[in-house]
Amino acid sequence: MSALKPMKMMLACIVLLPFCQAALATPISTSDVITDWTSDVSPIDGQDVGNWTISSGNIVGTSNHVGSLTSDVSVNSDFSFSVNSLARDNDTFGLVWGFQDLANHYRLSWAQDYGETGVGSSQGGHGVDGFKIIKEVGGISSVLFSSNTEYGQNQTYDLRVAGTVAGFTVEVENLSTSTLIFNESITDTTFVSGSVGIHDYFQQNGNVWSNFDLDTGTSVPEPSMVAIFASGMLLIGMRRRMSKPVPSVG
Ligand SMILES: [Ca+2]
Repeated sequence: MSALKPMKMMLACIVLLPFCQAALATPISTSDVITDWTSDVSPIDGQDVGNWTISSGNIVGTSNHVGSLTSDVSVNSDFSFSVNSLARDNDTFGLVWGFQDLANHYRLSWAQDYGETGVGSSQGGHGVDGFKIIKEVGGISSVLFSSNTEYGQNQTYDLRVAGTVAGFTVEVENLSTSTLIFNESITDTTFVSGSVGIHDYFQQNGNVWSNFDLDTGTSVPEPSMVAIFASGMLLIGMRRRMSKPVPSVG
């Protein structure tokens, strides 16, 4: 075997690495989400109404639903998470990420009426509410971004959040009209890792949640990739040792 072969393998690994990492973006079935993720109270105020359940392959809620569902894995700083949500009521729904616990995380809360009170320009109840990106630290909420733009009932939205070097970006697209509504880059590194998830807040029967997709990020190389690099190095080392000219005797 030529000494070039291990080198070629190494180069192939380096060239292919981005594709190996991109392959980590994995759709998660709603049945796995229901089974493996943690069902808990609302990250907004700890209220709890109804349950998460599966209906026609999608995740919905029961009753005038209030609650959260957070991932069983912690993601790295360059993660991405997306999920589709059909709005079925006029209250609040959204995402969580960088989630340490109910008192420490980022979340997006989007409301028509009865939005989050005490943070941002709108104050809940009937009237203008809208879209808020909130940081919760030690149970204290602060607004990182706020807009009065409300969602439309019976519209389906793609909610996306992705880690960046400086913080994260949040994108919201109305899939019913193919319109990008929000594309917000936020500079904040309070929580650079943590779980991700979804939440409903008094949405009757819950929103209809589907198409979960989670890339856990690439900050830490996968053990399998480390093993490939290590074996490549080992092969090169062995090859070099074997190629050394045998010292002539006498
Ligand atoms: Ca309601």
